[in-house]
Amino acid sequence: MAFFRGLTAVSRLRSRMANEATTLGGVRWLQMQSASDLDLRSQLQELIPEQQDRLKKLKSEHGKVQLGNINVDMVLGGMRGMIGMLWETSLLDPEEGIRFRGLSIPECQKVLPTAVEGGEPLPEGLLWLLLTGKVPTKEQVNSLSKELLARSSVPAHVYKAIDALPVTAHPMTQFTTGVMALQVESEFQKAYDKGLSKAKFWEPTYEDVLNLIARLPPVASYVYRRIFKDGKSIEADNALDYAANFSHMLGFDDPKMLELMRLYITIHTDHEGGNVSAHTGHLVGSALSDPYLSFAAALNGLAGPLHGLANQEVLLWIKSVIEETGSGVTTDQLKEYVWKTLKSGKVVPGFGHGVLRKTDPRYSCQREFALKHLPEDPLFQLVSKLYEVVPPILTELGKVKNPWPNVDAHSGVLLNHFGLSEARYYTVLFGVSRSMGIGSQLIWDRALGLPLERPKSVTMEWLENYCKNKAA
Ligand code: NMX
Ligand code: MLT
Repeated sequence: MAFFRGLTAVSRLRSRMANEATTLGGVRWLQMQSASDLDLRSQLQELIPEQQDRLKKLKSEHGKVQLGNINVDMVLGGMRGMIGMLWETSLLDPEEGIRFRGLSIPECQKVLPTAVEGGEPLPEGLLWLLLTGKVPTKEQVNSLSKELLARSSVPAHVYKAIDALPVTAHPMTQFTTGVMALQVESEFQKAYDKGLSKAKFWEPTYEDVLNLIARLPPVASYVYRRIFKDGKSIEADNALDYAANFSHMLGFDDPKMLELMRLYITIHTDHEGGNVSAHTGHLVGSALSDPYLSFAAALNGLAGPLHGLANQEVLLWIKSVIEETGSGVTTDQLKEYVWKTLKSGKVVPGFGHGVLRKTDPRYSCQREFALKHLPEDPLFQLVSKLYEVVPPILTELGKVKNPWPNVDAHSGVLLNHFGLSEARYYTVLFGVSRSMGIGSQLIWDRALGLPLERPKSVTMEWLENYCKNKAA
């Protein structure tokens, strides 16, 4: 049953989309009715039995329907294209890009509540959407901001654990150490040890996920200030929303940077379930490891250069171009540098994708942000030039399935523009954002009672024999 909000600035789009609820993944529009509407947990409580029934029906009515054939290439090729898991919060289309609970990025930018009139979405709104499938009101988002703030206090031992590492340790190592130290407070682990019934697993998972999301900005900003700002931490500003407060604690208060951080977190939250970090979080969680353990594992996947670390690699690569050619790099010099990178056996960071076959809409919306707020920035202009130069070269290589830029090709130059120039830190920002998608799905994993993940592996000998027998 769909409820309609009263007529607001975005009401035309909202009502059009509400009418198209089935084509847009069943996103619902919620009318503010009572104080409990402001409570995310009670919203979930209502939704869970409905979704449990839906899953039961899917299993009993369609459990034996075939979803395609697995071939040897897929087994040897990193399971590309193999449908292998349930992930409710978002879905990725190779041509169109990501939809969060049925909504594309431009649609989210239109309908999710903002801090600034006509500005970027508040990530708390996207978290609400990911968890419930419903577009929240501004009041609901404000209430969630306050709830996250109330949950954000970090025990002293977490900072001590980080301090035990050399300051030269990679920011992702320091950040993940902080997450592991937060695990000491896991409500799920405590409840499980006491003997919790399966039907209630989602409840302490919810507590852990909300606490984790709330505590990541203070931990992440501590890491940043420890490494790059002589350890001088900045107190939270309780009047600010999640993203703005994070930016403030990092040391960046320019209103445009606050808007960038809102957009940045929103678009990095989730990218369906098969990417390395999301899949890892889901896999580890399936063993009933608590959300801290699951998310720390996910972060270790994110820290790889073919995944989240690519945002660091992009800015370092761009800076190396300028170092070698000077600031007024020509198109020919750029082409030469791209070829030099490829010939040295390296990838061009920020280009290509395991699923996408077009320009990543997360790249496009960052480009729009740059065109609006920093069109003259020389690094942005270089990124624009790369958009023209790199895809034809990757196409010419003949083996790259997607020559177009992904999310990481753009984020660094935006952050750099506002003074956050330390590229080695960038993946931590990705990690903070990704907690919202991975955490939301972990709650649903437990609510739906999803089982231990345990696919079958085989040896080369097994494959050879199987293929021989098949051919005979
Ligand atoms: N530069 C050079 N070679 C590339 C690139 C690239 N940007 N992208 C793909 N290739 C190569 C790839 O290494 C492979 O070569 P080989 O057969 O010699 O092993 C070949 O093209 C086919 O790869 P694809 O099937 O097109 O891509 P795949 O799905 O295997 O990998 C990525 C996807 C994202 C790992 C790959 O495109 C890549 O390495 N890109 C650069 C790193 C990057 O930007 N990663 C960030 C992804 C987004 N994120 O945030 O996680
Ligand atoms: C992501 O956001 O996780 C990346 O684009 C990688 C992916 O989707 O495989």
